[in-house]
Amino acid sequence: MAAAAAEAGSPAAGPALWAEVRALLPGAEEGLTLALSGEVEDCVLLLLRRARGLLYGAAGRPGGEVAAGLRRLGDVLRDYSWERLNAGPWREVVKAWRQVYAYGCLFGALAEVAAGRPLAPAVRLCDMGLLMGAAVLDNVLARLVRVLQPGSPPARSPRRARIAPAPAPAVPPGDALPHLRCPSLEHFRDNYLIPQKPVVLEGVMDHWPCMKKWSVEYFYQVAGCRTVPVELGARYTDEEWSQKLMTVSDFINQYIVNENSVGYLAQHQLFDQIPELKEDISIPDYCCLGEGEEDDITINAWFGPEGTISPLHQDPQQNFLAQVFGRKYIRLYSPQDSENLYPHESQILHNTSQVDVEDPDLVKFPSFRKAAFQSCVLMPGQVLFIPVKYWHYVRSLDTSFSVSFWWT
Ligand SMILES: O=C(O)CCC(=O)C(=O)O
Repeated sequence: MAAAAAEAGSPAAGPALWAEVRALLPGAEEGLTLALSGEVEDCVLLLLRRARGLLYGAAGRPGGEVAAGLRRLGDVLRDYSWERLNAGPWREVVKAWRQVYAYGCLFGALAEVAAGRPLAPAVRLCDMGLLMGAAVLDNVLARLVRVLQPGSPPARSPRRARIAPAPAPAVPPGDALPHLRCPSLEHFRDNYLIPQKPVVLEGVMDHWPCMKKWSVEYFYQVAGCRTVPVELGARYTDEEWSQKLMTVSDFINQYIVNENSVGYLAQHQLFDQIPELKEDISIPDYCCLGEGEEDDITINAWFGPEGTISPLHQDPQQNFLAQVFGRKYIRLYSPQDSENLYPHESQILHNTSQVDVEDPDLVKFPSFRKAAFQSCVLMPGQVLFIPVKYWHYVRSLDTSFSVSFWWT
């Protein structure tokens, strides 16, 4: 019902848009090579070629019958490859099947535009291809979605005004993380990176455009119609925690504006999926002190309402957690305290503590009281350096957006 309403409200594709979309594809049929990075069944190649033939057989905007054919072929290619994408662990999925899925999404989205239908389903197909597929034709789906994305978002419900900001937990001076203003590279390297000590950096992100531009309303405007994965539930260790794909506008309406329950847009792919957002942030200069390449830095987005919790866990890379808006209460424990933190025994959660940090069960986890911690309330404009494997617990005190950079 909601999807149908969103579709009905979404602008439809006209002939001018078709010309713009068509310009993103190679001029001649041979240019669209359908090259895959591995083998797939011959029948799949046949379907891919048939879709390409339909696309290039039509002079100008394809008519209704051709668009319907392209749509059907897109459906079959997606259904067929979807089975392969979900047959086993994600890391074992063969890239060629992800490319077939991306082609299925491309042909499906093109069919929607060719038929002059509302744009929301075409945008969703591009996002599905970007999230689950592998790049084809010089990342055509990213370029296509930029052209399709409608300019004005659907109306949103009014924002509920908060009477007073949520109180922040006390940070006793003895436990407080040190704060530094724009240290030199050498100072940061010698006093924090090499000894692996956490620190809050100030003045480092003041000039990033996101500090002036980003707000809930801004995301609604630039990304409202985009489909993204969302985590539902206060913390990922809860039984009832789940993940769902939804549009950014639905996420904002349901979890930020109406605060129905806790949902977290904790996304490792957001900046690849919506590259415009990447232009508003910068990789902190201190990352050049690492041994890795800049291209290997993973940039994550963390957008959610007050009350989202990332349970105490550790990651295998250095981290700069940059706070764009809202506040976050953060506690850090050294890797040397790991045995007092009771990591889960299962392989999948072995990097996560079983202890509820702010309400620990000291009968079940008696050594937790021996673990020393440092804490802070991370404020907009501050960047927290979390060394490799340092345990971190994060609770948002407001509607909050943070960006983290994992680097080596
Ligand atoms: O901000 C959060 O909720 C979690 C951040 C985090 O765990 C990370 O950047 O590794």
